[in-house]
Amino acid sequence: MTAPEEEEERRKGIRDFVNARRNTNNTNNKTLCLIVVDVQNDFMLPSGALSVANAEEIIDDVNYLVDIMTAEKDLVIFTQDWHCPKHDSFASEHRGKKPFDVVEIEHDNEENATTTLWPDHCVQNTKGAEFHEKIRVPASAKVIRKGFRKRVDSYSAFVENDKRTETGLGEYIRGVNKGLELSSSSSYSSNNNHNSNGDGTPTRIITDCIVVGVAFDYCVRFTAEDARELFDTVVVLEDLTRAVGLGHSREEARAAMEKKGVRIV
Ligand code: VGL
Ligand code: ZN
Repeated sequence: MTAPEEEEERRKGIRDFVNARRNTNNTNNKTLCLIVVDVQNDFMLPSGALSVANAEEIIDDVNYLVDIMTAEKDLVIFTQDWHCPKHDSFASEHRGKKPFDVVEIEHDNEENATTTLWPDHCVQNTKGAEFHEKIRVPASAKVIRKGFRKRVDSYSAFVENDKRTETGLGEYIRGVNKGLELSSSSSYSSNNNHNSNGDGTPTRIITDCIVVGVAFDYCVRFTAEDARELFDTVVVLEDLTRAVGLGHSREEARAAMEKKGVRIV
């Protein structure tokens, strides 16, 4: 196959996958969510501060996925690692430590917690924190920034690493579901129980979430795991991710996601 043929083949795969997800659930024209994780210079560029190997290879396909989902008015979210200068996750803040060392960390609700130290990366308002210039971020996409509190790192787009501080993305998605529910129920003004389940559980109009981006073994992993609380189906498209790969981080990420019911395809 020629390169353009290969590209068209991949795109057909992506298109068919998304359409199949939409058709299995469709009651509304907006049932899917896409989360594009941390496609920022410091991860994506070979010269980035925390460069993820071969990350630029995913850009064209990520753009394609964003385009087709945006065209269908799916909910498209971009996350942005957004650290303050001197963030606690930077090895440079820890005397005698190097990037990728693992240290104990104090969270008052967790004992014996450890965390990985990183090179200084994705510092707010720097070039490294910007999205890669080839990534298309549509005006309609929601951008959620995380990791800006000095003492708490945040791999997940939903809850920071203290497992308690919410980023706001969960609330946002619940709000979108609520709005879609109201706008789809023609009789809602006469229906004072706005909840079609009738049991107080929020309705999920957006049932499926697709997660892509970097890094597979850190922010993609924890975002996908937490997404399971909000979506019936969470799928990581592995070809549209790349991993940092520290020790067994890739295998651990895969096992942890599968344990939580995340599908990796
Ligand atoms: C990430 C390490 C530190 C990621 C962010 O995006 O996966 N990894 N900060
Ligand atoms: Zn970070």
